[in-house]
Amino acid sequence: MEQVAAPRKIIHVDMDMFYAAVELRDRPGLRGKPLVVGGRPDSRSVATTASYEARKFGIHSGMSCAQARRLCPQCLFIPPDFKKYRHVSEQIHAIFREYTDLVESVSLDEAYLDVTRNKKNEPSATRLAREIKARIFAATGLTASAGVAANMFVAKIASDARKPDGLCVVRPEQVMAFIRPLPVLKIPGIGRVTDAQLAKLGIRTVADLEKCSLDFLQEQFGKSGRYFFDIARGIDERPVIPWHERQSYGAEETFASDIAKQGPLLDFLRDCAGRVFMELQEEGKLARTVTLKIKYADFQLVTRRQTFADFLFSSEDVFRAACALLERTEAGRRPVRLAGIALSNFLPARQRVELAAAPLFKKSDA
Ligand code: TTP
Ligand code: MG
Repeated sequence: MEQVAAPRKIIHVDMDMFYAAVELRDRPGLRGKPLVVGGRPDSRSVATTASYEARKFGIHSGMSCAQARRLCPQCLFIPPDFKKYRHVSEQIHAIFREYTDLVESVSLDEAYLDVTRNKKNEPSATRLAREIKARIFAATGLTASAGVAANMFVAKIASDARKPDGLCVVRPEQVMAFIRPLPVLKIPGIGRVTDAQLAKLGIRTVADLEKCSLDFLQEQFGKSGRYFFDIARGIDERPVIPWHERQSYGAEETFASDIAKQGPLLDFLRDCAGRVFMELQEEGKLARTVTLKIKYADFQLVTRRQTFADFLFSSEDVFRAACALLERTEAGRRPVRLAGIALSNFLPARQRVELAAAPLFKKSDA
């Protein structure tokens, strides 16, 4: 007799307007007001989150704060407090791990849980999702939305379907009716660039995508064609892989011979800044902290670090920061055997992540 694997039970949990919700929790007087978490509107900074009231004015994550103010002059701007968000993130992840070790963390406020087998021996994923939401609220005072489905992509879309404080369960027999009307932009991994490419081909919804042959999609989109083809049929076999976001990105080098002068060191740092910035950019992130590491010829190691109010938007920004940090070392006066740059303190600028850079493809290709 043919063995049919039982469907998996995946829960996707995503906090509601995360950074803004944390700030509103801590400033109850501001509830109901349009609010953006981001830098000052007269700086080059971007909105990390807009409260639901602010979203009514068309403000969204990734928009410049200057534009947000134009859309809504009475909008309040609150600087991000990453330490607070990280703390909440640790709280919710601790809750997740009480249910399963199969937790794939996507960002501070978002994770997939495979609860097919779970530590509570609870067969109903719906009941688990309800309980997890309640536990999160009790521990943090914040609401989360959850999606329950047999695979990651449907669970992800489901968690978004009833925001805020939502719970949406999509059973296997409901999947096609649920996904067919969706615009392709809703598919995880499809960003604005791919969406525009698909639109040119007349493909706007999942139903449109479903009509395309595998050959056609592979011809148009290479490796991603297969992913699109499967997604359009509600198929997503990616396993939930326990994974945690990297905390820093860096590059360093021990030189073939010690460097005594600043000039060649600056050349190296320029190159290094470019490499590290590019790596970060490929992950769709921006950083606020630059760390310079210098090891002198006598093996003494020093680090110099600076955290900026604003994100570093280019490799030139990173290079300039590294140069300023270099001034705070004895490089140029003492020979240096190793130098390196690390970036940390991230903004997960996921909106700018396009298909090629989306981690889910990197993982399944590996
Ligand atoms: P999201 O879960 O995408 O958004 P959200 O939690 O603010 O709102 P929603 O209720 O729609 O889920 O992102 C989580 C946090 O990540 C968000 O609060 C701020 C941060 N973030 C950025 O810093 N930049 C971005 O471009 C996005 C999309 C999010
Ligand atoms: Mg969220």
